[in-house]
Amino acid sequence: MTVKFNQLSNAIRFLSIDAVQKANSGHPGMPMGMADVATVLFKYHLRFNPKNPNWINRDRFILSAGHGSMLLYSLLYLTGYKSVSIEDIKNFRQLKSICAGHPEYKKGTGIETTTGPLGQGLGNAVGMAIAEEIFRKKFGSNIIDNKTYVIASDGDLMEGISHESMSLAGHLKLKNLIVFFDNNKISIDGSTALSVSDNYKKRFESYGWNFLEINGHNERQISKAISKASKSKKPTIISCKTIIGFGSPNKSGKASSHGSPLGDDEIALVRKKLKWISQPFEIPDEVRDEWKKIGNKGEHLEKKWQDLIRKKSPKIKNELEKIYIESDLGDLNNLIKKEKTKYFESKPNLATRQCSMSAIKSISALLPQLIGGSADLSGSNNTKTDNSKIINSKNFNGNYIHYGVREHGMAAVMNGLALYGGLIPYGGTFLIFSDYCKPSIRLSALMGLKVIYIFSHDSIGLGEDGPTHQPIEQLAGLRAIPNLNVFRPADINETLECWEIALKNHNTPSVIALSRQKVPYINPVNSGENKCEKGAYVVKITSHESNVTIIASGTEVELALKVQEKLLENNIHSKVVSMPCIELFDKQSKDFQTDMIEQDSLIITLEAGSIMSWQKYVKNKGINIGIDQFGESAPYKEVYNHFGLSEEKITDFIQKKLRE
Ligand SMILES: Cc1ncc(C[n+]2csc(CCOP(=O)(O)OP(=O)(O)O)c2C)c(N)n1
Repeated sequence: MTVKFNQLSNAIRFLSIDAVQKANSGHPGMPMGMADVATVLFKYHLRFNPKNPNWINRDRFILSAGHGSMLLYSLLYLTGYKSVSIEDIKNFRQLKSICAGHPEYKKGTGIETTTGPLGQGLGNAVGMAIAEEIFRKKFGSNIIDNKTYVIASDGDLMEGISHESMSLAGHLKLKNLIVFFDNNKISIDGSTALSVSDNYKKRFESYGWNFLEINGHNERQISKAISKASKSKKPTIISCKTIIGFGSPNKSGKASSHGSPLGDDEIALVRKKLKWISQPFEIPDEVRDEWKKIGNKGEHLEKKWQDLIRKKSPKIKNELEKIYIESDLGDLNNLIKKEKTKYFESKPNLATRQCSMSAIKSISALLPQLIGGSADLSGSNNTKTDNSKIINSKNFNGNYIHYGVREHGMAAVMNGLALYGGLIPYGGTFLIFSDYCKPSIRLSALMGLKVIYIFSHDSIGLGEDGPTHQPIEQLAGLRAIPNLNVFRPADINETLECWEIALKNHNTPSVIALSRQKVPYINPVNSGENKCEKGAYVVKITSHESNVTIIASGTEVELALKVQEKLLENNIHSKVVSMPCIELFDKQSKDFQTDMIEQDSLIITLEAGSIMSWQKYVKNKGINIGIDQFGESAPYKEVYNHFGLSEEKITDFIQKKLRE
């Protein structure tokens, strides 16, 4: 018995509406509307192997409109991924189910990225498409030639991040990127006419994209458009005119189908209209078999690819495995040790952004997988080095991306580069503009991706650019994100160590906050160990009888050492602790922590920013010294003085406290 096309797409529709109904929450409209497009894509075009979701050359499928998650779970289940069973679908949106409310990235499951915050998936897809270009250039187009397909909704395209990332994709001519726009003209508040009147054709053509328009319920039109897009030299967006909630007699075409269960009565009417007689979560045998056949095609595709590699050369195979599977860091340990020894001898005074550039220069010579970039601040962030080779639309044989003034896009693209596999992205902007990257930083952390954010100009120390550019609350905000290491190194030794930790941390992204102004070399001994690994260490103690502990980060470690000298002139002994990473310090044993921060000493914390991150370390008489108001435009030393961050003022303050 031949299975009709709409029986295949109806299987998606009913799994979706029944799961949403059972969970009593979720979004049925989008999967019902896009089921036809997804079916054509999976049936005729997408190269994937459910038996090996990690196949390197698989086409990537990104559901940017993450609220329609049941579309993705249905496809994974129907095509035979082990990760999603019918039980999981019955447990949609329940604790521990892989079928979470919005898709949550898990390697090897077919869920390629976490989506839900609209627009992010589009940015990730651009990163994946860039990664594919990089590897295609490296290994040849018969080894790497996968495509990146995205389903994006009205909301995705309304978000600002879509402009940043689509514009970059056009500029780089990412021809293997194909976006399906679910043009159903409905969002939560009702018709999109309430809020948007963009001419999408003109918009995307101005970016340098192909723009195709089709009926998203017509099998032939969908397939033809994909074939056309596949042959293009530019990225393509296929605007699919669809009906949200397709098949629902009373709710299709309406916002009411977007984000709540259809209800039992309406579902019964959909069954009648679409002539679907199966019970919830049951798929007719012939339909299930046809979907399995679609999934099974991938095994053959992958085998052919594996054979090709075997024939080509075992060297390529080894190299691919080294890059993708082992995340090989070569002899990073030795390199960092050598660099540390070199600088221990010369003890340079450098801004930590310059320190980071030295680190990048040496590390990038060792690690070709390091892909840098900056949102138009390369010279200020010191992200570009003599080893940086620029990637452009004509040549992807490089390791540096000029992201343009697109911080949010850059961060989402970096997530995509990391998700593709085999690459370690780092990218820079000013710390103040971490706010522009925030939603994507949060997703790096949620997904556990090795992405390294280089944020320079990390305090009022940037001086004359003034309060618009001087970060105050940014470090505290970043530190509030779970699973994100925020490093603020104090000298070149710490900068090298923080880079080393960031590179070795496989499931935690890092922020490295760096100074514009110069700082002295403070590292007291050149030990083989990585002192920043525990988050904090003692820089200098004037006597073991000391009764003052000053904990500082970054540029304020220098200030702490000056205060220490002044205290000593007054016969007050103290200990200076550098704490470049609060998150790592908080993970150490209680013994280590109390060793660093002895509770019977007067504890002072010192950072030129919000005190919020530091309050937990100060008990009784202790003091948090920081800045809890906006900065000032002036030469940086004057700004420090203005906010009481001078050795004289702090020393006086401490003496007063000791007398209390
Ligand atoms: C950044 C972000 N803002 C807001 C939301 C909340 N939200 C979820 S879906 C949606 C809009 C839905 O409209 P559309 O994108 O057209 O999806 P459809 O109704 O077609 O399913 C909104 C505002 C979100 N998920 N992400």
